[in-house]
Amino acid sequence: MSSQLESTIADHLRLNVDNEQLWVSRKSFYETGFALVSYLLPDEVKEQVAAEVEDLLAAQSVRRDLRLKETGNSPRYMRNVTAADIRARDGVTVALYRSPAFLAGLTSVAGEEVMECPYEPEHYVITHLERKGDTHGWHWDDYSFGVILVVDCPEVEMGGFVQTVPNTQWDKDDPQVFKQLVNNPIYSYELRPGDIYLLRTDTTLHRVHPLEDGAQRTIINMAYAAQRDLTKNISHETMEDLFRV
Ligand SMILES: O=C(O)CCC(=O)C(=O)O
Ligand SMILES: [Fe+2]
Repeated sequence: MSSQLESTIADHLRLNVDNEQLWVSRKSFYETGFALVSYLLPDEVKEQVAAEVEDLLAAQSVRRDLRLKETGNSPRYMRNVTAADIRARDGVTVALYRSPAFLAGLTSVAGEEVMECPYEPEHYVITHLERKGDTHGWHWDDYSFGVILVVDCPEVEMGGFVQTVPNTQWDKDDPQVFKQLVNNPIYSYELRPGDIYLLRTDTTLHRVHPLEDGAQRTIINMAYAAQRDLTKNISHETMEDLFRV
């Protein structure tokens, strides 16, 4: 599976992605911490990942309804599949996460090396929003990069769009989320199924706007580290709170 996936992605990048596209994404990433990079993967790979995500959600997802104090008590109303359950499947997601060709594509957008995260529970997580009011509330993540593949997403009038506040710092003891919202511009992004975005997740406050009644939204998030993360002392409270049983 993984060597065939590798050549599919490498061929796609060589044949279908040009420097101009990468440069537009890199500029956006530098300016706003957000870059749409849907073109980095061919449709056949996105479809394989989407099928695996739907399968895992049906088989072993867990509903959460909580607020996290490290992010100013922002809500997590969602259904998840953990990294451990995704890893146990040992399918296309696991192979994609460590694909050298995919990492090279992400690195050219980020402008610095995008590396596997040293903390396995953060490698990947599936998040499904399924009810009115479901949201992945305002937060930062522990590592520098998040790569989010949108499997399912409603029309923007039904909620489920992404909002970001770039260039913000996470003080886990005193996050002051509302102050950061009031003092900075908030960007909002409409997404479609099949979209992929790269986010500078450690310095971009972000959330998914709550869903309206009848809407559903499914994503898989893959977290990656920068060189700077490997020397930083990172604690993992929000991840541990989220998956405490
Ligand atoms: O659902 C999204 O688009 C963002 C996901 C996210 O921020 C996360 O999983 O940490
Ligand atoms: Fe996040």
